[in-house]
Amino acid sequence: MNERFTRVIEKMKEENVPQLIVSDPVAIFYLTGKWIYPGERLLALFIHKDGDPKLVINELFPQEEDLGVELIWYNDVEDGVEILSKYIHEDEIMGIDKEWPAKFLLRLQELLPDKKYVNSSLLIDKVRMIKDEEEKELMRESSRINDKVMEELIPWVVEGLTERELSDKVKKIYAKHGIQKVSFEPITAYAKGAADPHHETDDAKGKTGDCVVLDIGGFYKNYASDMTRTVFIGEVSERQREIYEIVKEACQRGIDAAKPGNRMCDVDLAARNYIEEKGFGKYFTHRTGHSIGLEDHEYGDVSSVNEHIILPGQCFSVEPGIYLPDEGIGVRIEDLVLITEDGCEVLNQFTKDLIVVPQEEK
Ligand SMILES: [Mn+2]
Repeated sequence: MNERFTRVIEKMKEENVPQLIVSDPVAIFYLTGKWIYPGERLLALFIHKDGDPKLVINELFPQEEDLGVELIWYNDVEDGVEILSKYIHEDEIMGIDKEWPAKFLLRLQELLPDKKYVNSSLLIDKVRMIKDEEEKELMRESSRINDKVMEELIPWVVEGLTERELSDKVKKIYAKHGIQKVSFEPITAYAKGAADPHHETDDAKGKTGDCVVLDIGGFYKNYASDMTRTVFIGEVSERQREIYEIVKEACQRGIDAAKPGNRMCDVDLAARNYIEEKGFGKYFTHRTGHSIGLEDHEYGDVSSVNEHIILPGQCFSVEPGIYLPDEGIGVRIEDLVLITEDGCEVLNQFTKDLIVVPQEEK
C-alpha cells in the first residue's frame, strides 16, 4: 500500500469508519495512479482499516500495471455488488462515497439490510486537501505554465475580437504549451460580461475602455491551474482604476492571511473586510476562493463560514472581485497559494499591476 492509502486508513481510524467504498474516478486515480472510467458499470474500491484494499472491476477493463490493490473481477452477467458484498465486514459501519450511483448502493442495502451506511467522501477529500511533495511540484509547474499562457494571451485582448474568439485563443495557447485540457471553460468577459461573475462567453466584441476578466486554467499532468487577471482595452478610467486597485489590495491581504494557524475564513475576511471598508462590500458577491488539485474545485472553501484551521500542504485560490453591473465594470484578481510551514508560496508570478493593453492605431 502506498503512502496515500496509509493516510486514508489513518483518517478512517480517526473518524471511526472501519470500511469504505470509493467509486469516484478522481479518488481512485489519486490512490492507484490509474484513471478508469467504467461508464454505467460498477467500479468500487473497497478499503478496510486493516489494509489489503480491493478493487472490484469489470473484465472489460483489463489492467496491465500493478495498481497496488487486489483486483476482483466480475463480468457483465454477474452481480458485481454481490461479489463486493462478500468482502464487507458484517458487524461494522459502512462508509460510502457520495459519487456512488444509487442503483449500486440500493442493491447493497438489499443484500445487507441491517448495516449502517454513512457518507464518507470527506475522508478522502481531507487527505487530498494536503498535497504531498509530488503533487506540490505538479501544482507549481501547472501554474508556471498558466503564467506563460496569460502572458501570451494579453496582447490578444484587442478591440473587435469577440469573447468566443478570445476564449478559443486561450485554448490554442494552452495547446502550444502541451496542455490539451482546460480545467474549466476559459472566461474572457468584457465590460457588462465582466460585471457578472457567472457570465457565459458570448459574441460580444471588445471595445476601447472595456475591462476584461480573464479567468483561465488548464491541466498539467492531471493537476489544475486557475488564475484570473483583469486588463483594460486601450485605456482605463479613473473609476476603473479605483476599483482595480481595491481588488488588487484585497487579493494581497487574502494572500497575506493564507498561513498555518489562521482559519480559511480569515483569508476570506481579510479580503472581504478591505473591500467593505472601501464601500464595495455588497458588490463582492462570492466566496474568496476554493481548494484545487486534481480538480479545479476541491473540498475546502475559502469562505466566511469555513473555520477549518489552515495546514501546510493545502492549495487554494484567493480571488476577490468587485462587480458593478450598472456601470459595466467587473474586476477579479486570482492567484493560487500553496501553504508552507510558516506562510504560503504564491504559485502565480504573473504581475498583478494594472495593465492597459495598447491598441494598434487605426
Ligand atoms: Mn478559481
